[in-house]
Amino acid sequence: MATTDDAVAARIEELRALIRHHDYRYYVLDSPEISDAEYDALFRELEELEQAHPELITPDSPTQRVGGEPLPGFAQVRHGEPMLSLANAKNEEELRAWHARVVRLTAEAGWDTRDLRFVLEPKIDGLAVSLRYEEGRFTVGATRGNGEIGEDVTLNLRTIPVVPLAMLPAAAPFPRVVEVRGEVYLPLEAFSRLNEQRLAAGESTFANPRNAAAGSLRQLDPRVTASRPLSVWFYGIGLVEGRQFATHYEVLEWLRAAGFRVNPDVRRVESLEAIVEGCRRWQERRSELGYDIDGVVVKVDDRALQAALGAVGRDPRWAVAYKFAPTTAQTRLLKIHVSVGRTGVLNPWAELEPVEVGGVTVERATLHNEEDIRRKDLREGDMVILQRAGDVIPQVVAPLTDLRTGAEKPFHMPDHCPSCGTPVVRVPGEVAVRCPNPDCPAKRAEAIKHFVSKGAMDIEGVGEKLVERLLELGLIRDAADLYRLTVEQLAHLERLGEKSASNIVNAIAQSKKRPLARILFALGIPHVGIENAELLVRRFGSLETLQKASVEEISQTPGIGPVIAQSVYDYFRDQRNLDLLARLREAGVDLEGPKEEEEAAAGAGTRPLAGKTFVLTGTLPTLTRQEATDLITAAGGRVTGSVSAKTDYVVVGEEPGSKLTRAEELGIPLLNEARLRELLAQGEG
Ligand code: JCF
Repeated sequence: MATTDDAVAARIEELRALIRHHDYRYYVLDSPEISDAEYDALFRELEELEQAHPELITPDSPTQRVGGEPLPGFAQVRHGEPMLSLANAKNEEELRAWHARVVRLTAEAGWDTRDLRFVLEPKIDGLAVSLRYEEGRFTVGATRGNGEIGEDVTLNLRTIPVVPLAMLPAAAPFPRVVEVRGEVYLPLEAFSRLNEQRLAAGESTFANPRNAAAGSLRQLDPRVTASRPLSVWFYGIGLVEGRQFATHYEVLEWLRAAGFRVNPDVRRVESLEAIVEGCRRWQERRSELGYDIDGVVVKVDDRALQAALGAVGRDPRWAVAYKFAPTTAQTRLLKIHVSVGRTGVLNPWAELEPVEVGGVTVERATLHNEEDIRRKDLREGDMVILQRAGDVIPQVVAPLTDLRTGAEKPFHMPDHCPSCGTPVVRVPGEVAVRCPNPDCPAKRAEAIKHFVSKGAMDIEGVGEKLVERLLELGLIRDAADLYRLTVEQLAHLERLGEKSASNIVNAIAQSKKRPLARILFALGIPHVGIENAELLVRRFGSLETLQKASVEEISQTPGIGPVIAQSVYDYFRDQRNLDLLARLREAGVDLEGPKEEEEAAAGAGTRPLAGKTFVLTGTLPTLTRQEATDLITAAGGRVTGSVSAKTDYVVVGEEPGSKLTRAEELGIPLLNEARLRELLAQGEG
């Protein structure tokens, strides 16, 4: 009897250790060793054994994350050591000033300034928490509160999968007590999903991921917290008894070994220039992260020196937050307008009260389509959350429903084209609404703007404004008319002198010799972007052959599916399009087979990276991220943001991020800049 019970107890302990290990692989290292099904089987076995032996259940068992009833209120917790805040550096100058002060104070304290080292970490825009572990077991968790006393959110923290209920054996000997500090946050995707769910349920929306994280953690019912996909980055310790750490970096490495999720991109640097460079790099990567960061935290690494430098009030002198401009803002949605695209799709867009977000003033944003507006429940007059990630177009994320007055107006897609008044059509199965009128002036204008644009015929000097004016004056009606424009006609236009007029006429004439793929793209056939255009040209050689091809033949082109094939086929069955082609040909635009350079490109020639997927990480010696991307793309390759089994190569520069770790785990070939250049050169000559 005793032996079976001993065996059960042993198996239970074994299962708990296994589950902790696999949680660690999954949540901290982002590199699971077993499948979800295998993990579930371990978990279920543990649950069943515990059910049969409830006396063996311990609070640190992985099965014990959620339980119990809602609390009447939060208890107060006094932190063992106060939770500090951080002084801000708003720009590079203030960052340099902070560094200079640290150097001065270090020297004054009698330290050798040559030993100064710093740790750089992203500043997570979430909610600071402190988790107390005694002998390696999680006991009490609290919010920051006023820095001295916070709220007891232990039960809620326990529901977050990345919060270790017990430290891993690798971190032994465990301190008698340690307060582990971290930032609880909601990933951006979870934030949008949560707001959509709340709208659908008639609940109020969260203004930003930070508020959503705070609202999710400060829940009296832990079951609500458990339903929110919160995560945590751990960044340090407070009170610690029974273990010593010489440096902050050592603390972070120990935390990681103990099972805490520590950001893999934390770096230790020495020079001021490396600090500045690191801050710039985080700023660049900001939009790729999947979670909000609002800056970079720079800390003096040596803990004894930290103590010597001390604090001013709550702000330690040994740390600083280099702050970024916020990427979300609130503003008023003044009006929803509808414009007509080149294929006739009606595009709603938002006119906004101008607001600064991510360092630029934004006064309009695309709203995609009617369904998107309805799902987000955006109304004219709403206060809205605006998000601008990196250099991406600003997005209206959600309305602030709490601020509604009742005067807000729901949006309805017009029944008639706002440009020509033709009744619109809804394509069954598509969210888009279209103006079916082939002569719609808005469609014509957009088609010509697309024709002259950079990726298409790239006619310098002919921008959107000029196209609009030429249309208004009746000087052009379609793209082919551009080729008949004269210097005299253009020179008559306001603000266009003889010189620029003749430059424009030249630029238009030069575009007659564009490669066929660009011309095909410039025609604006629905679903035919530059990549598809290249595939079609490679396969069919000339427009004439393509024009004669059946849907089946077109869809046999590698990479071209039936929808695209049908769209191409239909284009050549419309007499108006055939007329345009004839007029372009007449005007001297070269619609015949590929030019010599294209022949070369279509062969094994200048696209040595065709079909290959690349990921960039770290700083390359001579190429910027954009330059490397351009070179790879021009050679036919593709650059993506994250490493997966589909990645062919990872290009690694200095101070690479977690992408390198991931690539190594997946065994993906690594290239440095020199090797990348060799690959690129294979197509030349
Ligand atoms: O990620 C953060 N928000 C963050 C906040 C990171 C840190 O290393 C911090 C912090 C607040 C205070 N360090 C301190 C001392």
